[in-house]
Amino acid sequence: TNAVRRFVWERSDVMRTMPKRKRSSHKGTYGKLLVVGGSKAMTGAVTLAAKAALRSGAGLVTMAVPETVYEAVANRVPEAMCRPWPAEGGAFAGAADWDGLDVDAMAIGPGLGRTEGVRRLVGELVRKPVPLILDADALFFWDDYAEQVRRRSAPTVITPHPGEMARIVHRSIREVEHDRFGVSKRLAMEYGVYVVLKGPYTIVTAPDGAQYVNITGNPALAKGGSGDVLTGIVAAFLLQHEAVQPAVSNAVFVHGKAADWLVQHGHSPWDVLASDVVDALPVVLASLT
Ligand code: NPW
Ligand code: AMP
Ligand code: MG
Repeated sequence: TNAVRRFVWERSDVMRTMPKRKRSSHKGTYGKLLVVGGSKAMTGAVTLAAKAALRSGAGLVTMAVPETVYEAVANRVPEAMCRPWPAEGGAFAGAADWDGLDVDAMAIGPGLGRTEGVRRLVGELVRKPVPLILDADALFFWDDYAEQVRRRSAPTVITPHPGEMARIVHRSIREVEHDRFGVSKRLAMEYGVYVVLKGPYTIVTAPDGAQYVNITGNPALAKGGSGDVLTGIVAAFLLQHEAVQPAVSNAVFVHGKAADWLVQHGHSPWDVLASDVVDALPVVLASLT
C-alpha cells in the first residue's frame, strides 16, 4: 500500500456520514462514555470533555476523577455522573477495580497528570476491550503500553498535538511539523490506531494509511482547553457512528466549525474560550441535520 491516499474531508462528507437520531431510541442507544481525567492542578479539562460529549449526543457520560478533586468536578456538569477513584499525590493512584463498570467507550487523558499512578492506570485501561480515545497526558506514557495498544481488538484513537506527537515518535516538534503526513501514517499503520495530528489542517489517519485533512478551525482555538473539548466530541461521535474514520473526521470538522462560527458571530480571535466552543456546538450541529 504505497499509493498515496489523501483526501480533504468536506462538508458534503460530513452531511453524508452524520448519524441519525432514531425515534425508537433511548439514552443507552447512544452509548455510555467514561471520561477518565483530572488531577489537583487540572480540574477543568475533564468537565470540558464531558460537556462537549453530552452536547455531541452521547447518551450517558460519567467522569472518573481522583477522589481528591471530586468536589471540584462533580456538579460542574450536572448532566454527567461523577465517580471518585483512589488518589495519590493529587492524581489517580493506579488502577482500581474497573471490572464492574458498564461502559461502551472511554476517553482517557484530559488533565490526568503524569504521575506513577497515572502510568499504571493507563497501562490497565488500554487492556479493556472497548473503543478508546487516548489524549493529552494519557499519551505521555505511550512507550509503556504501545505494544498493548497494537494488540487491541477494539478501535483506538489518539489525538496528539505536535508536542505530544514529537514525544510519541521520539522526534523534535520541527521534524513532526515538517512531515505531518508521513509521521502520522507510520504511527497509524504500525500500531493499528486512528491518529489525529492536531493543529491547523488537522490530519486524521486510519490504520490502513488513508488520510483525511480537516479544513475548519482557526487560531481562536489556540488556547488551553480546546483539545479537551475535541476529545469529548470524538468520544461522543465514536459511540454514534458505524465507522470510526467518519466519526473522528466529523468530530474534528464540527470542533473547528464551532470556532469558525464564533469568530463570525460576535467573537474575536482573541476572546474565544474552550467553553464557548462547547456552547457553539448546538448551532453547528443544527446546521448539519
Ligand atoms: P510550546 O512550548 O508551547 O511552543 P504538553 P499541554 C508543544 C491539560 N490541560 N504546535 C508545546 O510547545 C491537558 O489535558 C488542562 C507545536 C510544548 O512543547 C493535559 O492533561 C486544562 N507545538 C495537560 O494539561 C486546560 C505544540 O507541546 C508541548 C503545539 C498538559 O497538556 C489546558 C506542550 O504539551 C490543558 O488542556 C502545536 N500546536 N501544541 C484545564 N483547564 O484543566 C503544543 N505544543 O506538555 O503535553 O502540555 O498540551 O498543555
Ligand atoms: P490542545 O493543544 O490539545 O489543546 O488542542 C488544540 C486544539 O485546537 C486542536 O484541535 C487544534 O487543532 C486546535 N488549534 C490550535 N491552534 C490552532 C490554529 N492556529 N488553527 C486551527 N486550529 C488550531
Ligand atoms: Mg490537549
